[in-house]
Amino acid sequence: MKIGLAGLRYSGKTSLFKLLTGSNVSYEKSGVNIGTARVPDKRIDALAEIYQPEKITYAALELADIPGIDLNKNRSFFADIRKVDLLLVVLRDFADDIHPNPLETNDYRRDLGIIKDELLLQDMVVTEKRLESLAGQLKKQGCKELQLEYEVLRRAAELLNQGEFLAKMELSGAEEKIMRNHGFFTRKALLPIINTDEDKITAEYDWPAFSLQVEAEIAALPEQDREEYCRLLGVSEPALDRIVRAVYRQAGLISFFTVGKDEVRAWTIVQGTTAKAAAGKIHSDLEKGFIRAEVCAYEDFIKCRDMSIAKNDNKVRLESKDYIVQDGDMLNIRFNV
Ligand SMILES: Nc1nc2c(ncn2[C@@H]2O[C@H](COP(=O)(O)OP(=O)(O)OP(=O)(O)O)[C@@H](O)[C@H]2O)c(=O)[nH]1
Ligand SMILES: [Mg+2]
Repeated sequence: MKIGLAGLRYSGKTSLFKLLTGSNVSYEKSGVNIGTARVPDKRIDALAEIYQPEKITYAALELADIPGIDLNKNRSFFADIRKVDLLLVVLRDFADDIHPNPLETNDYRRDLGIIKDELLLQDMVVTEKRLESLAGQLKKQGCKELQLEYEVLRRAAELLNQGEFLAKMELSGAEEKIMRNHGFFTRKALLPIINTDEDKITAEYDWPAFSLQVEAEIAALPEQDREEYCRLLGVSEPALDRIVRAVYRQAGLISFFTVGKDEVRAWTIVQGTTAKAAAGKIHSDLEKGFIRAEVCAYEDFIKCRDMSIAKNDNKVRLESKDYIVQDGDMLNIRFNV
């Protein structure tokens, strides 16, 4: 699962990328920056406090910082976007005369509209081209698969012509596969966020808002001072923590935990993953030799803060390979190789 930071020029994508990944890339680099962002999780903090492990591992998101969309049609922008699964669209509502909004004034709804239109247009071009070539092929020979592709793309073209995103389409398994092969932009999840001025961080916006300057100030503080500073600003936590968790959720990702003296760790899985497949995330041997998963929900565990007490209280279940792992499950895999 790859998350792309996209938007118009000078909306603050690279600044945001640097903050989220802690990397020190150049603002002026023309290509894509790749890095990982830690997913903050108070539950991991609490588990680490209990187990005092040698190592603490948070969940992570893979980020790609994509150069700003060029209104004079920079094609590479779209090639880069093709590779990501979710678009975090950074919209700008801050003033900066040195790096002005490429459209001169700030209007984040307008900017989002422009970006959406560009994505839609690209999908239209792909659809029309493919439909044309399919029509030619189908004239020569009828083939069930090509016929299905033709029909599903016809439906897609109709939606796009009405200005609708393809994410709206309901598809059968076979249709979904066809659509996935085309890597359509408007089927990707899209989450707008707004980079605003310091004095507007508590303003009402349609989407999550943050101020890069404020976030940078918070990040520069020692860990123990951050909460107090947030309180002074009138916010409950750094906006970036909230945003990263929102991205994680929107991408359909959840975390399960493993705990011990050596490591307290969050593992990332997509919603709907079975216990056996989750075990495979930890190690392929655990998946191959899977017997049972001992499962305790974090909320149950944290009430007693001790696994043997949780066991005595019947809060630890034995689940089989088809159990669907839930967010916050603490797992211990029984296996045999
Ligand atoms: N005043 C102010 N300046 C900001 C803020 N966010 C970013 N900037 C400045 O705006 C300039 C552009 O920011 P970048 O992070 O490079 O923007 P970008 O979206 O990566 O731009 P492109 O890659 O060119 O599309 C930088 O000089 C930043 O310091 C902000 O919240 N407030
Ligand atoms: Mg940039």
